[in-house]
Amino acid sequence: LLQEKGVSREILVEDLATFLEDHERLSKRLTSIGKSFENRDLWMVHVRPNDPSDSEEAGAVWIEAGIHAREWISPAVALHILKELVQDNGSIGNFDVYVVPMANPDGYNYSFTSDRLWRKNRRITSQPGCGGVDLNRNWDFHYGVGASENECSEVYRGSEPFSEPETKALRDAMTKVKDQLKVVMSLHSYGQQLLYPWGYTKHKTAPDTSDLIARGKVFADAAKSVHNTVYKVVNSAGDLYKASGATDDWAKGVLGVKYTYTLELRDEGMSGFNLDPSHIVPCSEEVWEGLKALLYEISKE
Ligand code: 0X9
Ligand code: ZN
Repeated sequence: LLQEKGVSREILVEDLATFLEDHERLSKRLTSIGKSFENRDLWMVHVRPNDPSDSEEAGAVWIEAGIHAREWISPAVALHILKELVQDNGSIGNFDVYVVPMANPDGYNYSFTSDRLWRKNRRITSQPGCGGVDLNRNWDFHYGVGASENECSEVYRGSEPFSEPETKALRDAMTKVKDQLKVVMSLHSYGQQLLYPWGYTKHKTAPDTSDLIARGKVFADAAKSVHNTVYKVVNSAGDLYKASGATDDWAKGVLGVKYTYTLELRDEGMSGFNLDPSHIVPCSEEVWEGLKALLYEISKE
């Protein structure tokens, strides 16, 4: 289906429900966790492990994609992960998997219809021509540091923490399952980096940093083994840039999830956001292998 349709916006904005209904096992677990600013559903898929008897022990992984509109490879990879989970009966160990394949459907749609490089959501702000909030600056953990209060900025943080319906919905859905969550993975592009917290400061080391790095390298090694793509495991604020209000920091700092990452997918910058669709399948394959290896490693803890 992915190969047929590529990153077609129809899959995500209009037909995701239909796609999932085709898959008995998933359709029962498809829920809308809320509505976007423009009233589109925010879909979440819950995939149960094959052998649910042990599921409580294994815990759960949360995968969020598409929070930044123009990063089209992100929802595509999330859908591929869902496809693997459905078609291969492929539970990942005994993990419950929660996937939000499209966290910013309004922005995503806009990046098809009007502005290919749109990043934020589609909130109407007080300044005409300066709409949108950066949903990855709107979470309430050290809110404001390294994010803008200017509505016209690409990294506008919003009027207050969780001012946006999209981040509120994600927050509430994650909070409901927080005791189960072992891993939170936020899919972005580009750069081929697996970022670990903190993102809000370079002056503090996050708890469990050595485990975050060690397990991150398990991901990177497994991912590299598929198509020889290198993902660097690096600190968010120290090695990329300081930015607060993102999903990863909040999940770790507030929910207390041990392993939270932001994965910057292909490429390294040659095509950037305008990645050729031929990357969708190989990129998805390497991420899937990386994810399985990471979860296998964590399941042994
Ligand atoms: O700036 C971001 O939101 C992410 N990079 S992107 O190019 N996809 O926009 C990185 C977020 C890393 N995490 C934190 N800073 N907490
Ligand atoms: Zn992003």
